[in-house]
Amino acid sequence: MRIDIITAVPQIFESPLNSSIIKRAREKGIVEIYVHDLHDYGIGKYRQIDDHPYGGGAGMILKPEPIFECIEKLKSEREYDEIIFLTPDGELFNQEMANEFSKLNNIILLCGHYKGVDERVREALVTREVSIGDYVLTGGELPALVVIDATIRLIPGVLNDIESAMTDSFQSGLLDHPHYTRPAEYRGMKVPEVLLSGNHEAIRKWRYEKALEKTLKRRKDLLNKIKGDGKNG
Ligand code: 6GU
Repeated sequence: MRIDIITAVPQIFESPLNSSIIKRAREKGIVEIYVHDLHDYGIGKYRQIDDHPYGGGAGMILKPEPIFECIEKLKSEREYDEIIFLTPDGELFNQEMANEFSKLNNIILLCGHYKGVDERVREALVTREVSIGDYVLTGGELPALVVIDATIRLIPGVLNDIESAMTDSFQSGLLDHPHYTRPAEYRGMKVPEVLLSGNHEAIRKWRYEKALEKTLKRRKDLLNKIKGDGKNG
């Protein structure tokens, strides 16, 4: 998979894309990620990328020309499955969308910044608009990283077997059950007996019940969507 990110703030991506599992996926060659600085396509001596809104009002709007030029250059080099604009008024991102994106070959993630982007970019270039939740962030950069992380970890070969098994249980639609590691007792707090029992059927049942209990308490809305019989969780 190849991901091209277009942003006015490329620095934001440096550490997240060069750490941990995303770094490993890039090193393995499973995913290629390129960050493009909108200022490289800016207009005039000052490489202008934004301007005041027609009709007045506060905030700056990303100009169309730099974005059109950047995206047209990329499109001339390869075909893209989706050109995704990160914006708080987009479609809500979820696990299902991450699954879908993980199967694509080439995508562009366009990060909005300041007040927004000239509407002609959305009309002519963008194929999909995505939000990561009902709150407003200063730009689309953190959302782009959220989409990248959630998507990449679903591509075969990115997670090792142990990490993958954990993914399966979350994909069942329930919240995760509690986890413990050694020591069996810490400052008087004991690990539940059943987990030390070696009884795999009892452990499976306990985990499923705890997951169900937590989902019921915190996210009743998720229970309507459950497939499966709890065998994974
Ligand atoms: Cl994609 N962008 C911004 N600026 N804020 C958001 C968002 C996106 N998703 C939730 N809040």
